[in-house]
Amino acid sequence: MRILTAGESHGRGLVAIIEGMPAGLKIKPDFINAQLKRRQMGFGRGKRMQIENDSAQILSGVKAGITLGSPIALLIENKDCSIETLHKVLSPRPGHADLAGFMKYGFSDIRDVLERASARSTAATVACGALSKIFLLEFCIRIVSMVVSIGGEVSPKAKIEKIKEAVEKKDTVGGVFEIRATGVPVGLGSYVQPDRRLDARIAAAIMSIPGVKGVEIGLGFGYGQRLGSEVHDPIYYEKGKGIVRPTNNAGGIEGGISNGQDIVVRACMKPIATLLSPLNSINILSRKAAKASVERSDICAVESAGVVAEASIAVVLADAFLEKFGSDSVADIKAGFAHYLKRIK
Ligand code: EPS
Repeated sequence: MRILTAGESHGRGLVAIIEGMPAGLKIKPDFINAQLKRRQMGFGRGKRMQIENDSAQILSGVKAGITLGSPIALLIENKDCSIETLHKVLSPRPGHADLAGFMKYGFSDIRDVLERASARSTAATVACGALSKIFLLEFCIRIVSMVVSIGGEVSPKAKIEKIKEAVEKKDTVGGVFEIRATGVPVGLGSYVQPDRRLDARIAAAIMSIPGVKGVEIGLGFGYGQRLGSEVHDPIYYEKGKGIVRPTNNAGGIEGGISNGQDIVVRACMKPIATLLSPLNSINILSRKAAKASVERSDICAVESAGVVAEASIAVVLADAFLEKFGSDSVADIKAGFAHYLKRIK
């Protein structure tokens, strides 16, 4: 499966082309739009989310609600499409793509960086992920996410309080979220090449979400603090049940291959770089000291990042699933999958 997306935050819209989705998959537009809605929610989101009502138009690759095996093109229109009239941005925000992007591309306006660097692009990711989720559901693979902590706080009440505190202080706050994929069969990904390892592919996909600075799979960094005998998941065989693992520190992946347990991934999102009480910066043209620019933004988008990460993992799992059981039609894939399940029983 190949995916390309395009679109600026305040351009006409976001576009995605997905190639490699097999024929014969029933597409439910309501499901795609419900995923887009989920991305827009969460405590701490900014005013843009009150303007937009994201929904995906399917432009190609689907007829009478069923995929044709041809590329699927999606369009999410932006209600705020004011890119041509928006003011210039001259003071880069520490923590944002502003400074490095401005220098890299040789622009005279930082807006030309932030329009594409914006997390608005994650709406397209979620739409692609929704299609992937529809495919994976045919094989009973489900993906969910939750917010683990916000600004170091873990209780539901304290998490909300932390966001309220950030609002009051004109600041922003990040956090940690967890994604869990259930029903993943043994055998997705491979150790035979570094870029086929499922954990590497998942980590890359999650690190591609704007604001994410850390990813761990299963016990992750916890592995570094304990002995091997304490962390590796023992293997048993139980009649009727088959192979049983009492723990899942590996987070469902061993040797770059899914091992049949739940895939568990945690990621850390940094606080959003746009601060209403801005940090020190410079005017990029005069090089004189100036406060960083202030744009409309979110205070906390960790919950949304979890929804985006579900989508990113869905794309990786669908891709790895197609690699293992791939064919041009869903019916053929189901037959191949049933044969494989019988063999490994
Ligand atoms: C976002 C849209 C953006 C930001 C946010 C996420 O809209 P606007 O810039 O018009 O307010 O709210 O993007 C960022 C956090 C960022 O750093 O660019 C969205 O659709 O999720």
